[in-house]
Amino acid sequence: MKVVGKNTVRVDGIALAKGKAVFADDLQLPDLLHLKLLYSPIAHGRITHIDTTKAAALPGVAVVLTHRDFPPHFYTTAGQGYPEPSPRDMLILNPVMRYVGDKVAVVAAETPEIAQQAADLIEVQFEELPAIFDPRDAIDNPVVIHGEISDDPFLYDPRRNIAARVTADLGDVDEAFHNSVHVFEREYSTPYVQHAHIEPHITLTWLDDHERLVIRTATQVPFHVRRIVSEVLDFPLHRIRVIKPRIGGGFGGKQEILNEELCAAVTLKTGRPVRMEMTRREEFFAARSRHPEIVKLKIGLDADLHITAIDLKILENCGAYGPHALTVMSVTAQKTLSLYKAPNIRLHADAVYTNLPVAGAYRGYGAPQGFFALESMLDEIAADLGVDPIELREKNLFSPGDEIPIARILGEGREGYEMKLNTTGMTRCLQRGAELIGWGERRGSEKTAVCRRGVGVAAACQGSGIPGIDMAAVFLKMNEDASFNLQTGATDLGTGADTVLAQIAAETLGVPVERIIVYAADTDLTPFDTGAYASSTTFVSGGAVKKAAEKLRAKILSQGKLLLNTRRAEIKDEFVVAENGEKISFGEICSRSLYTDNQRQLMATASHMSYDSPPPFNATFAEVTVDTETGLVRVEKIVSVTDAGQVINPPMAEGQVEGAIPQSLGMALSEHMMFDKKGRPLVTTFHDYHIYTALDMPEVVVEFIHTHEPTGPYGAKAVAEIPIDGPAPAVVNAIYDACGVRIRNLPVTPEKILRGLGKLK
Ligand code: SMO
Repeated sequence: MKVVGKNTVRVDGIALAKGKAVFADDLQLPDLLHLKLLYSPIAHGRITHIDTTKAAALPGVAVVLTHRDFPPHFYTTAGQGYPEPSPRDMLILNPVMRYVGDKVAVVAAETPEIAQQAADLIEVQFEELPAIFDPRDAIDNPVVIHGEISDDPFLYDPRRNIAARVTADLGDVDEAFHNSVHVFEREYSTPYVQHAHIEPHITLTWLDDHERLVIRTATQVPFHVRRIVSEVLDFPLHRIRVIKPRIGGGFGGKQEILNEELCAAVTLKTGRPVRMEMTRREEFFAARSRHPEIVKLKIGLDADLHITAIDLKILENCGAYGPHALTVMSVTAQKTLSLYKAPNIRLHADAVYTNLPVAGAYRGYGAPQGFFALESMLDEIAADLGVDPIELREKNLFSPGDEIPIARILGEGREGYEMKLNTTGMTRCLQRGAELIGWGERRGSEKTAVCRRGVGVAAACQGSGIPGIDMAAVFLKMNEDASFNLQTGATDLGTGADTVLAQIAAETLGVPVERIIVYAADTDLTPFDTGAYASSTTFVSGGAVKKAAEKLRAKILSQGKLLLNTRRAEIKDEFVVAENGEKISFGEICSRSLYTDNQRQLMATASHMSYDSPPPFNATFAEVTVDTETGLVRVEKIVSVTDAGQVINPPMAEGQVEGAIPQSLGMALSEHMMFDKKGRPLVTTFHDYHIYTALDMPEVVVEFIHTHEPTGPYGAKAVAEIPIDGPAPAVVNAIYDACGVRIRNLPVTPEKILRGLGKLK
């Protein structure tokens, strides 16, 4: 291959490096209004009185809107396929407050400062209600968070505060445990953490010359934005255009319709352009976060240490509303149950409402929570039975040709599809990683010093798009210098997706990547794509690009044959070459077909949907130092080895892994959104919320194991989410190796370590 698997230029690289006006906010709009929200100061309660007179009278204020200005139309902010399998439990603005940060009112003014000042002038009185903060207390609590909704098929049981429930049963779990030689049972939990994308949520809206509503927004899901804004504002879809410019990171936080509907409502009410940018503070309570999960695992093994049964119970805290509630915990189950063969499986997962900020999609989409539990548990089992953790894992892995039964039982919001494993580099990832970390020498080494070193391992799998649901379409047309316009609805978030798609087109058409001109994600100008989530872009959108490019290549060949007046010819280095050696260049073929011979635009479209979602695999190894006097943990080294099939662009794929590692280390050790007893956020700045920075990073070694996935474009699987699953459990397992302390509730803190060492009560 000439382009795939190579380090090509990044199609947006120069513009980004030169600081061109590429992001949502890089646009000067005349007569702009700025939005600010008034947020609920209480965790649960009803508005009994609201007076906006003073706010509206402030000079420079254009409009103040409250719940009285909107019809009570329930919707979900989750940017998912339609119909979204998330509860319709939201209103644009609410008469009922369900968490500190719920939306009371919106102000539009000439400057953000005036808008904020006006928001502070709104007079509100609340009748406060008792609140629920612990997900363990949510089910059958006398406090009911969404009691008024009774007819939403996507809301499992509002009277019991259960947003969603998923169950699955395979084989006979009780019988299997009864016959198992070893049975282990443990409980693990993960905290509220945040995406912390550098670009906050930002949206611009205005009316174009034809009074159509234009939404320029930092989103992962432009087509879902168009659909949901149309639905919730009852405004015709054909009068909405959504433009996705360059994005400064999303990680799932922008798989959400967050402020677009508000900006659009104000533009429609005032006729004026509107801008809303969330502050970092607002990002911490009014945007989305990772669902905290309590995961209970019961695993049985036979005498040969083969897993006989897994019983998985998930309690997912979705916060005050339930976008992605059902699907995130479905993915927790689906992914954790796809790594090891277990003939008997039982799953019970509940997503419950609490009066805390709203969780949503976050890279890994439930899998990091699940693998933290599963991979900690495998380490505990290995320690208890005195076997090598790598050996225990290798014994139980699926092999090529195996069916992964959970995939059929459990889809996302509906049943899944049969999945046969075509390729797996899992064993090779484990073996290569072990070599790179020095597993044999370092694991279980002597521990006497104050600062003790340890190594740990975790394995994981993810998916490549949502089978049977994700769909992408592209449009390709040829120009007379043998360049090609690639129009795609796929949504590059800074991931490099546009470059990957250009590479696939270039490889298929046999031209350099510089000649693929990518225009992405504009609902007027590009075909449909479900968007950037679920590790789908390379696999699903890339599949569409490959199909369209193959079609166009066939058209170039037949046009070339016609112009050469031959029936037999082939494509070679941008020429159509006849059997007799006569040839015609791509450029001439296109030029003549535009102007003189058999006139037509050479172009092709294709759509792609896949019932396959081949799992990428990863083994992560961590080496840590634990200071047994202070309880401080330092990560010394991370080795991450991934099977993503054929890697399309090696440096960008490495970048994906290098970006995922600090996010998972943060969840393991330093990130935690905390709340006081009244549900008020305690952490709203990067000073208090510790993401891993360049200075905190350990030595990182990233490698890929090559496999060729037959269902993916050029053998590719996904790389987006898989590397975020392993670091947290690998670190926790390394801590155990270092000092014998097992932490089952993230984040690891010095207090927890010292308590484990018996040095703190
Ligand atoms: S967490 Mo991603 O936007 O599927």
